Formats: sequence, structure tokens, C-alpha cells
Amino acid sequence: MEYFPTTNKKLIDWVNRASRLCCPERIVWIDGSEEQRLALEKEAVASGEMVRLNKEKLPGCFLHRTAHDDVSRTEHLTFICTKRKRDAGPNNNWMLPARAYKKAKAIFKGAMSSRTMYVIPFSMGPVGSSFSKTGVEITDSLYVVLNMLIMTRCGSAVLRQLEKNDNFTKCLHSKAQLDINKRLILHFPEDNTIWSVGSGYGGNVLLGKKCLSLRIASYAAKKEKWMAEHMLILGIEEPNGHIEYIAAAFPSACGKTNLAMMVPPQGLKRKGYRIWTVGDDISWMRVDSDGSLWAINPETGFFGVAPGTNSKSNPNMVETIRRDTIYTNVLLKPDNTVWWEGADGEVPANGIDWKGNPWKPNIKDAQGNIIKGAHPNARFTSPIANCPSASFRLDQHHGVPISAIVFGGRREHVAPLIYESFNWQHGVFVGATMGSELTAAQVGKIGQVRRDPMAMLPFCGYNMADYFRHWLNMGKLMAKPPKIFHVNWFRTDEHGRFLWPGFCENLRILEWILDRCNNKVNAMETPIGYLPYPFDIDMTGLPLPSATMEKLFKVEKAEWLEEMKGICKFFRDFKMDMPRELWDEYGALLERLKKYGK
Ligand code: GTP
Ligand code: SPV
Ligand code: MN
Repeated sequence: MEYFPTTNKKLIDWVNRASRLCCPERIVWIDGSEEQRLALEKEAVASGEMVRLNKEKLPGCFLHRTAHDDVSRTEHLTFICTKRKRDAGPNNNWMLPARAYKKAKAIFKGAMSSRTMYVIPFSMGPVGSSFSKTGVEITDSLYVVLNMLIMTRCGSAVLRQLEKNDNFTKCLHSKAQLDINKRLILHFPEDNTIWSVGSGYGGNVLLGKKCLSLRIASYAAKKEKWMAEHMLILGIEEPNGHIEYIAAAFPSACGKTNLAMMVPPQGLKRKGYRIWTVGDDISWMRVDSDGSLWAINPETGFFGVAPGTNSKSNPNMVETIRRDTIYTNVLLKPDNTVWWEGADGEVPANGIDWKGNPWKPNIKDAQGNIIKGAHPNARFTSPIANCPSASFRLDQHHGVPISAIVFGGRREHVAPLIYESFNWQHGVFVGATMGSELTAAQVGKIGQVRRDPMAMLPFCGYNMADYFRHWLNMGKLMAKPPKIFHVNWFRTDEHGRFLWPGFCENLRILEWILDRCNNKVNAMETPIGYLPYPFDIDMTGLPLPSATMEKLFKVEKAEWLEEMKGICKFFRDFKMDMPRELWDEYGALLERLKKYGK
């Protein structure tokens, strides 16, 4: 007779069913204790799943390598399984639930024989907060267990919660054969269930993250009138102690983590700002009794992009990942520390690359391409608590109030550095028409522009037309809706170089955003929205040529008219479901552009 540390019948039944399907050798319940974690780390090292890194230089840190074809989310193998195809919408791959369960069952069947099945009770959000959701992930991967221990609140406290309320998301994962041809990431929003099989990569397998906190949660949020968004949350504190919070949605690998923990630039030091990091990836937001929008970060860790992380681009992260961190697909140095392209210090003379092969700088593959030491989507998993800028309100049950929502994409052209929407409805249009160039975080051709509304295209668990409707409705529920802005840190010159230095300098733009929220500055009306008067951006210590500033703020009529074609095509995919209001905004923008200068 199996031992169950719970009396929750629904949970016991489900663990039994999963066990009959996957046939594990034994079942281990994760209790969240330090002793258990240390034992599991030892086991992972013994089995080769993890490499223990240099105990002096990187205490509590490990390296993990994934299969070579399992290095980013596989959107083409990710499905929303609803009774009606219409409910998944043109933005999702869809499968009928019965067919999806059947297909996946064939892969899950016996997949855990001679393996351990871990049962991880976890809470997204502070245990017991009205914002929070409970999940239980069943997995045969120690890597998943150790990552979930960093990314979520898990263990006995959650089980106690499940004694009172038996509502939880059933999350079943098995690495199975790690075969890309037998890989499926399935979401059943109508059953509050997630099945993921055949992968060992972050976003595919840490089921509390994108799968629960965005796809399943967005579906629940629409029903329950709240918002689950792909957004960072940061607080900006003035010397007088007043803190204002901003939530920002950028697509994967477009700068959320960097912005969330920026350090004020030298030129603005005199102003004495302090930045507080609440979250770097996911924001759950509710309208509170004061009529404004409040947000929590449901996670407790960062799953951040390693390449490019250094003490210039992100000093707070460099500090965070010195200990208690799991590194995935980075280069291993001879002294058992790690390196990636764009890391601090010298390029190592040799090492073991992310594929586990001996590596030297500039070595080439058979096709003559330089082999990278770390995969471009190499990541680290690290506790937020380690971050010097971690907000003191992380565990607050009702979160932080949001003054501004910022959308942003990676665009070489078209989008200016910053603009402000005219009102909530126009802001929803700005979010709904976001475009961005693909990065290493997605499978696909890097650099190609795709429409990525609210940075949620891969993460909205239902028909995006209904999601836009939900955004429009949320605006009506708020007495004080946040103002909505759009930024683009990635505009380039004719040589393809970034026009804007970005990173810490982005605070200058956030400053303008807050000034606008507090009615401190005027702005210039253009067809696309309000743009700053150049003198309203504090450029102290950042002498950019005025020609560069002009290019950064340029609204090019011809480019925008071209952009409108892409937007029109995208909107048309949603047919009659698309809210009228967004077509109205489209028409109004087209009219304004036609009348605009040259
Ligand atoms: P996910 O974790 O995938 O959701 O991504 P993210 O949005 O958190 O991305 P992250 O902050 O890790 O940024 C990844 C890439 O954006 C890195 O290559 C950074 O160097 C680059 N980046 C971030 N901020 C800026 C910026 O202000 N300017 C420029 N040019 N690049 C930036
Ligand atoms: C993203 O791709 O947006 C990430 C990484 O944050 S993953 O968790 O893999 O989705
Ligand atoms: Mn993300």
C-alpha cells in the first residue's frame, strides 16, 4: 500500500492513475525541506543529470545539459485542447481533448519504469493568497524537481492548503525518451490539466511557469475577471520613499529580465532612484477595492537567459547567480565554473561546450560555422531572494499597485523608442498589434518579424479575439486604469547598430512614463500616439547626437502604412470574433496616418 501525505481524495486518485499509466519504480513526495533537497541534489550528481560546480566560487550551483534538440520551447508541439476548435483560436495549435489524451497516453505508457516518480505540490503566488493557484506536478525528472524548488513555493505548506481546498491544476510530465518525434505539450483548460511528455527543457517542463501561470491561468483569468500576463514588474522608488510600479510585456528574450533589475545609470545617480524587482516574467493582476490594478509575481525564481549577462548589462543578476543556481546549456570551464558568450572576464582558453564536447575559442563545425560555448538560449534558474534588488513586497498577499503598462518588441525599424497610447482602448490596440523579431527563445527563423500581441502569442490559452475582448472589458472595471505605453530598445541605424544604448539607460524612458502618469509633462500628438518632447527626457551623462535622437523618435509614414498591412492580415485571421473596437482603432489610425506629413 502506497503512503500518501494527504487525505485529499482527488489528489490520491490522480497520483494513483498517473502511477498506473507511467509505471514508476517508486513514488517520492516533495516536502520542500532542505534535507530532501540536498539528498536529491546528491542523487542528481550521482546519476550524471547534474554537474556540481566549484563549491568555493559557485556554492550550491549545478550545471545541466539538455538533449541537443531540446533547447527551447517547441511551439509547434504545444497544443490547447478544448472541445471546440474555435475556443483555442487561430493563435493556438488545437487538438480534441480525447484525441490528445489518447496520443499522449501511448507515450506516457510505462515511461517511468525503473524511474522514480516525484510528486510536487506547488503554489503559484503566496500560499493562501486570493491571487494564488495551486498545482501538483508529477515528473520523472530530478532536474524538474530541483528547478521547481527554486521557481515556486512547494511542499508541505501547499499540501496543507490542499486539505482545505482541493482545487488544483493536474500537471503530468515525463521525459519519456526525450524524443522530439514523441514530444507533446498539451493543455486542457476545461479540465484544469497539463500533460507534457518527451522534453526536458524549461518552458516545456516546469509546468508552473508558462503552462500553468500563462496558458491555464489566462483561461481562468478571463472567467474570473483578472489578468495573467507575460510581464515583468518593477518598482521605482524616489528619495522621498514613494514607489511606483510598472508592468511590462516584451516577447521572450527581449529584455524583461534586464529591465526588471536595472541599476540607475551614472547620469541619473543624483536623483537617488532605487529599483525594486518584483518579477521578470509573469504578472497576475486584479482590480482591487480602490479601483486600480494590483499585481503579484506568482514565481519565486528567475529562469533567465545566460548569454549577454555580465556586470555591465545586469550587475544585479550577476550577484544573484553566484550561488544556489542551476545553469542549463552553458560552457563548463576547467575550474568547474561556467561561461557563456557575453559573460564577464576573459574568453576561456578551453572548456566543455553545452553539448558536452571539448571547446576552444573560434573552433568551427563541419560547415565552417563558429561553435558557441553556450547555447544562445542557455539559462540559469536562481532564487529571487538572492537578488540585491528583490522587492520587500514579494510575499504580500495582494501585491503592488500598477501605474503603467508597457508593451515592447524587438524592432529594427518602425516603432520609435517610446510612445504613449491615447487611452485604454487605444492601448489595447497598441498591445494587440505588437510585432517582434524572433529570437533564440523560439524555434523558427531568427530575425523574422511576427505579430506577438501583448507578448502572449505563444502563451494565451484561448482564442486571442476573446483575450482582446477581455482586455477591453478589464479597462471598464477600473476606476484608475494604468496608462499604456510602447517601447522599442532595438531600433538600428543603417549599419544595423543599435541607436539606443539600452539596459540601465532605459530608466530615462521609465522616468518619462511616470512623469506622464503623474501629469508632470506634456507630449507631442502623432498619428500613433503621444511622443515625448526631446527636452523632457533627462539625457544627463548620455550625450547622444541629435540626429540619433531624431531617428529614435521618428514616425515614418511609409513604414507605418506597410505595418498596417501586416496588422490587417493578422486581425483578419480572427474573422468575426475580432472585437469591433479594435477594427475601429485600426481604421482611425489608418486615417490619421494618411493625413500625416510625408
Ligand atoms: P524570457 O526569459 O525569454 O521571457 O526573456 P526576457 O524578456 O526576460 O529577456 P532578457 O532580459 O533575458 O533579454 C535577453 C536579450 O535582450 C539579451 O540578449 C540582452 O542582451 C538583450 N537586451 C536586454 N535589454 C536590452 C536593451 O535595453 N537593449 C538592447 N540592445 N538589448 C537588450
Ligand atoms: C520565455 O521563453 O519566454 C521564457 C523561457 O521565459 S521559458 O520558460 O522556457 O518559456
Ligand atoms: Mn518569458
